[in-house]
Amino acid sequence: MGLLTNRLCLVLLLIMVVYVGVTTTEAKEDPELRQCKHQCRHQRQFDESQKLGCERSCEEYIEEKERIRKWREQRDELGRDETDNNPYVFQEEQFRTHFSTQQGSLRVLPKFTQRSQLFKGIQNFRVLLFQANPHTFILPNHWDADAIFFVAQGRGTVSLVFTDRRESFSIEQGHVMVIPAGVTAYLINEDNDEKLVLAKLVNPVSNPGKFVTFFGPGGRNPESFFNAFSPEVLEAAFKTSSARLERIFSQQREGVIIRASEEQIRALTHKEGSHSVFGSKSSKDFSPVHLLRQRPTASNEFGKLFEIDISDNKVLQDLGIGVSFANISQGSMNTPFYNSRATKVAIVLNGKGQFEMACPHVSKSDHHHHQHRNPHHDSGRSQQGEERETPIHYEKISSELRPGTVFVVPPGHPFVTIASQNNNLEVICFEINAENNQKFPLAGQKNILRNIESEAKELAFATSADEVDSVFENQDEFFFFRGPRQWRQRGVAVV
Ligand SMILES: *[C@@H]1O[C@H](CO)[C@@H](O)[C@H](O)[C@H]1NC(C)=O
Ligand SMILES: [Cu+2]
Repeated sequence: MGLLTNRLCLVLLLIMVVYVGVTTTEAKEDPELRQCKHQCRHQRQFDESQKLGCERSCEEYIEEKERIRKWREQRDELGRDETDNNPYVFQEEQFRTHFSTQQGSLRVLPKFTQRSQLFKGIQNFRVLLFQANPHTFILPNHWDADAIFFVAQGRGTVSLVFTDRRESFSIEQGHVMVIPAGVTAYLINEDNDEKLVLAKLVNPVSNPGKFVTFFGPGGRNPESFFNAFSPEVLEAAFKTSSARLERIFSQQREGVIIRASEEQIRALTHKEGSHSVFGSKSSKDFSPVHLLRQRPTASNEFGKLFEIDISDNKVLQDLGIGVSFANISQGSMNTPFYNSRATKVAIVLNGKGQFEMACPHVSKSDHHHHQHRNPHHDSGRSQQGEERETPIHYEKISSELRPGTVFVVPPGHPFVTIASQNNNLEVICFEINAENNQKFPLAGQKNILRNIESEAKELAFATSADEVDSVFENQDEFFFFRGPRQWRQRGVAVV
């Protein structure tokens, strides 16, 4: 509508307001358009060219209306769901199969930036779910990515192979372990009944957001990378006939995860203690950390929070990744809080619940792309190119949580999770950029609002400090609270 002069605009607007609802019987032309044009012709103060201009504006107005109508129609056809306005939550169905055999599978969540450009800061990370049946062996392989995993279920043995040694570790539910890029690793699920389930965060070292698995030991399935080399090259490298090489690199056809016999399992896992080193000692300690045996950093009847202090763990510190586990009692919630520097990638392992977050980045009107609404970003500019101050608005991002749900919480964003009435909600969180990260609670003990001076509170809330304190000093639990339904059911009058 840039063609319009202000005066034309005003006149047009008057026409629209005054004559809406007046109908005409004449053919095809949109009645509203006809009416609009008709009024243009009857503006006495207009000369001929102004009348034409007015009619053109009528057409543009109707075209724009039509365009919006079509866009709405299209959007409704595509079906709008929770995720339309909420790029932060992924449900389990969105995992894709990376590989899968009768004995287990590795599933991977699509790249974050495929969902939204808001994830540029974590575009190099991928989330994976691995599971293997009882009595299985996962063939030795290496990745072009650092991987950090949490054992969500079961137990097993992991072996890491270096040039001078091999290190084998027992793992069980609650352990966190890192497999560095390029290090060949193999895995056994030695349990008789239980699946081994791992939740992984992967950080590729070369191709952002993309990783590949390399199998040396193998054959046709999984294919060994040795098969890519010319027979004469392999003959020379191994000083062996190509017939022998052909035999050894062609027999495996059962895939990445295969069943192993009792004896093989026993031989591969029969270790004194939980850690055995074959060869010389390591400089870095890759031993798994038992997250659930740490002293909880928050614990009451409403929940428990376990965290790894990465300043104590060189391997995690180098990756800059923190890990925490929240076990929220049924019907309870965690305090609203935000992380100062870390982006939280959380995976629901057990239970159901609810997630809510305040986000200034998305709004109900941003249907097709998620844009900053911040005034210092481009979308805050008006058509004339001058800075338009868009008042900051925080959209409520909310979602159901169930096993397999992944949600992302960027730094600075306040959020809560609430467990359903029937089950504890168990969530494993990987915190990207965790170095020097702090959690800032917004309610209960250590609530940062309690540390604001009275005068500052009065100025900020435009009311008395006493009134402010009567709100922010009521909750006396730390980190985990009675949830919304339990609170209401207590029937206690809110002061
Ligand atoms: C979570 O807490 C419940 C209740 O205390 C407990 O039974 C359950 O084992 C805990 N989950 C984990 C993984 O520790
Ligand atoms: Cu946001």
